[in-house]
Amino acid sequence: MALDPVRLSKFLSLVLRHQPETIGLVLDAQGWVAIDDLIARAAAAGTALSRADLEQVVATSDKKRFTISEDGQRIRAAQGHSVNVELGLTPREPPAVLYHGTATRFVEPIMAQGLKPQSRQQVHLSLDEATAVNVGRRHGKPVVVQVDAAAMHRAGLKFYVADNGVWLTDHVPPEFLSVP
Ligand code: HQG
Repeated sequence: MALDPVRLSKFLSLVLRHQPETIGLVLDAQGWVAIDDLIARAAAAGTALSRADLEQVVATSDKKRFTISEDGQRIRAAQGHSVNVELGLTPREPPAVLYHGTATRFVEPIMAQGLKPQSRQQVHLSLDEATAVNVGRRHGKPVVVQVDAAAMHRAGLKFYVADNGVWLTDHVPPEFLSVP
């Protein structure tokens, strides 16, 4: 493999979530690209990768960040985009409680404004507290904010599950949030 799996995963995050234009790639409305096109454009930009490399990253990525389409022709990031994509997910009834990991310095603005997607398309929520702690640690001293998903659902706010099991919603108003 030309790139180690972590570097390949970071490269794919860059071009499938954030800056496809850096290698001249164009995502379709649902975030998909043709695998052949990705391989050709990556090679032209100096990153040699094969279909086998992609399949290995899709299969082994710890968070299952990337999905290959059923026909095997296309690939997309499961979630986490900053570019505008419509993942085409169906709203789902959430579990009673979901968790959001963040850094302690963000708690005050979060409790004032709610959870906002910031640079991404949607707010990311975790099923369990341990996962949320790890998400929060990426930003600093971690803290887990609890989301009353059942109450949001009753209020008509929508939830989605990404291909990789991450729960997504557009915004969590402060009244549905609590901190320990
Ligand atoms: C915070 C990783 C101030 C929010 C992870 C977070 C996840 C606010 C930061 C996925 C705020 C955004 C997403 C408000 C939210 N005021 N701060 N009103 N509302 N924030 O990285 O959820 O490795 O865009 O708490 O595992 O940390 O990339 O989102 O701290 O699944 O595959 O603004 O990214 O996955 O940070 O992480 P991010 P996130 P990957």
